[in-house]
Amino acid sequence: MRTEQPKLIRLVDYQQPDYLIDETHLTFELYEDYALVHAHLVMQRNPALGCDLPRLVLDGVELQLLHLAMDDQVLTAADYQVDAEQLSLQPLRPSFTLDSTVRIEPQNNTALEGLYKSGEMFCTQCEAQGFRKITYYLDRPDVMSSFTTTVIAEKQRYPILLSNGNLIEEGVEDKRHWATWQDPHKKPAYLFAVVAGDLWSVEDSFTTMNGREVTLRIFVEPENIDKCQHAMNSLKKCMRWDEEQYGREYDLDIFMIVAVNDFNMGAMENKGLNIFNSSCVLAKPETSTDAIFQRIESIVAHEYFHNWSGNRVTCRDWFQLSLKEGFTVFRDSEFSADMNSRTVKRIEDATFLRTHQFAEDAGPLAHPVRPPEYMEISNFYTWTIYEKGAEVVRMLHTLLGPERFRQGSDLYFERHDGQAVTCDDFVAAMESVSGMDLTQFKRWYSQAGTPVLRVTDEYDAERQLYHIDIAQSCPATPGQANKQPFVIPVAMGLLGAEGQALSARLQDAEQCVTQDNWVLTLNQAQQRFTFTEVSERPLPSLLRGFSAPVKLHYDYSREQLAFLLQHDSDGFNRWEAAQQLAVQVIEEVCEQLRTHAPVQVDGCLAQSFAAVLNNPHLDTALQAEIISFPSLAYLLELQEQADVQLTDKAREAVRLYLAEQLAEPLQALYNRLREQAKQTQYRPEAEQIGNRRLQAMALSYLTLLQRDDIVAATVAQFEQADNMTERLSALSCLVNSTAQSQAQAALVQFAEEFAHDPLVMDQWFSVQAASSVLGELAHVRQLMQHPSFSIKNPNKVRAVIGAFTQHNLPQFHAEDGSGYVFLAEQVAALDALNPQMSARIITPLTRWQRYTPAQQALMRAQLEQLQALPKLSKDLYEVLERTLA
Ligand code: B3K
Ligand code: ZN
Repeated sequence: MRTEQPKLIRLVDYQQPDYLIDETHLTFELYEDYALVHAHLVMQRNPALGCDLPRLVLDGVELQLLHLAMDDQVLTAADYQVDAEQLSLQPLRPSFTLDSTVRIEPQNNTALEGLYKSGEMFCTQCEAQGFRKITYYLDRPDVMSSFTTTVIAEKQRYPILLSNGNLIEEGVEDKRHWATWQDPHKKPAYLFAVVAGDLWSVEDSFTTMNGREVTLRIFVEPENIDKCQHAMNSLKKCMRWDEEQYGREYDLDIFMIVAVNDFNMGAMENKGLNIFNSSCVLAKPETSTDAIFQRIESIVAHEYFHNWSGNRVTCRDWFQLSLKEGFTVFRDSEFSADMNSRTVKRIEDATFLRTHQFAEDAGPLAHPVRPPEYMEISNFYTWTIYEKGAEVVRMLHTLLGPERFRQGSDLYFERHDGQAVTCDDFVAAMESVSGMDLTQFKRWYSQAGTPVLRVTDEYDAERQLYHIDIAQSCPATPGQANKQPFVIPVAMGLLGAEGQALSARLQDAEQCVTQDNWVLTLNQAQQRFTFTEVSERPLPSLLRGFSAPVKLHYDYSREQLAFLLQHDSDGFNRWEAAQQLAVQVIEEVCEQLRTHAPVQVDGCLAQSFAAVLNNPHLDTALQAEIISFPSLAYLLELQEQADVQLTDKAREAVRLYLAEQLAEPLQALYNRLREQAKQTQYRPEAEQIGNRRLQAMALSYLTLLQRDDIVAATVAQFEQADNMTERLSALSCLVNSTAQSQAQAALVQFAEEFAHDPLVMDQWFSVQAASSVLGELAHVRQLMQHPSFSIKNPNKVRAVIGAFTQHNLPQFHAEDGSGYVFLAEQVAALDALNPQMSARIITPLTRWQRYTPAQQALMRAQLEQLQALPKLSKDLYEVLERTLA
């Protein structure tokens, strides 16, 4: 907790470490009410910095120092200085050893950072700065050391003792036993991990491209042993993929994953010993939805890919976080695209980015992909660092082309293996292989905000010329009033009157992918691109595949959008046309509601959707995406000032209209897909997933019709389906319908059936909290009294508080401000327990400037009250300070 105002840490102040740690030898003695950590560090003055001997300053937080010795000389209090965050002392020789013993209390660690207990097991989370809660250390990523770790604990309670690397020794002494692990690869402390518990494991093996056998083991609590297979399959797939696509081979004899229930985020890439939130690793068809199966595949891959992009080559300092996260998200999303539908994956990523990252980039917490300063680095594990960072890497991939990008990544790994480096080093490798000057491109790392492109065009029939004019601008963000132009790749094509791809010649072409698919490279505020030999007036298909994280405006008519939706050869842009069409139609209804005019929904959307549903050439996954409606959150993000209730009403009106217009084809589709599902054995594979998603989409429209036969079919699906995907989609339809007695019965039945399974209960919680029908605040408060709820468990916090505040916008933004009061209360309660969670769960309040003046005042009042609390964590302090600045 804060004692004084936290300091700002600045990138420009970066300095190399004064001392290095060559070897780290740790011994953990684990007991029920405390743990002892003995550290033996082999250290030296950083040879790059000279021969003087400055004071050695070690990081350490919430540690009780019991013993300290330098070169075997025991030190007394007069020999060192210690405060709440640091221990400092004076080395006498350039090379020396340092021994320390500290006492910590993992059982009382509710922040879930450092060494803590999740249920009965001990585990760790060290990124970014959790290691300093384990022992005194140089807790920074550019200090890389070899680690040898001994864990000692009671044998019966903790039969499994794990750490990074290879097991080199183990033994038993009385009721206690011990295991020693050695990691041959030097690593920063943030990649350190320890686990002790009563765990079962599934084992498999993988033969690497050079023929080495790697043991793969997933450790879980005994009751979850039947939920590991999908993660294991995903692991083997991504190991092979990384060899084939990036030439990267695994480098230890064993790779372990441990599932824990209490975890602040998804998972952690500790060297050879990944620790996972159980929600991101455990699955079986009866308890887990398709979305969960897919999330597991991508997170297993993400953590595995970090072994190269993050561990072998790590970050010099935390300002470079996106160096490993952006690149690794890009890698995992390409992997998922290869394993599933590439177009659908791109749609999902773009939707996510535009809903969440664009909002972040437009608010008070906006920051560049490489932030220049922070108070608490935990606050910077953001959509910008991850998702926008991945888009930056994707743009490099687009600009260089796949082959040169691969050469660049090879060079990056080769140059920097074993080093802690910067985003500049990554870009420099791309420059070296391509000969391109990427200086201007690097503005993506330093300028925050979402660029806006305004596109106009002109056709000169006589000379067969077609001009595209693009103006780019970028709104001001905190601390950055004026922006310089970005380098922006705009992939595009031209469609003729019959929907055919037009070929043409792009003058001064930067890059021409094929005859009818171009990448325009913008690098100025205003630019003209001219095509020659254009035989007819074309309709442009712009920003294909969402080739840059920007907002693009081109004045399409509804007819043109419907045309693109039908004919564009780019799947992403077909979907995008449907989105834009839906946005236009909903906005029109918003305006009718605002002016109290009669509501009239334009029929163009229903016609287009009907054509999509009847199109045998579209796969079901893409059909589902196209008819899936823009979310309320996305619609609000597009508005100058967000009007939640009105937009929700308009959106629902359009959905109902579509359901009425399309009732027949939707019903036929639903019946067909449901019958097909009954005949098919469930597998979490792309084609089936697409079918189930379309089935769920059809059912959610049909639910709006309030017909008894549809309610009956939904209840039947809920009761009879053999997989959680269909059961949960049915439950969600019931909960969000007027059939509340059936909904209640289903909820009761579900809770009885799954009371013992916390991950399924998370879904039970969130389907209610996110429902604008059921999830009134009073009901949400009631959910928090349920025996399965605990505010100490981050998954439960996300399932109830997160679902309510982020997915139940009409209730959260209730006009009396009760939703805001509720969130502020929860933030205050959480801050005393788990600052990373409080600083994250507050996000919806940080967007206060987006809403009406009355809402702004209510939200601000809650933020100010929080700011006035006598004790605030550094995490929450920083968020509040920036939000209210
Ligand atoms: N690197 C971790 C995130 C750690 C977050 C610490 N607050 C997971 C990941 O991105 O793979
Ligand atoms: Zn990551």
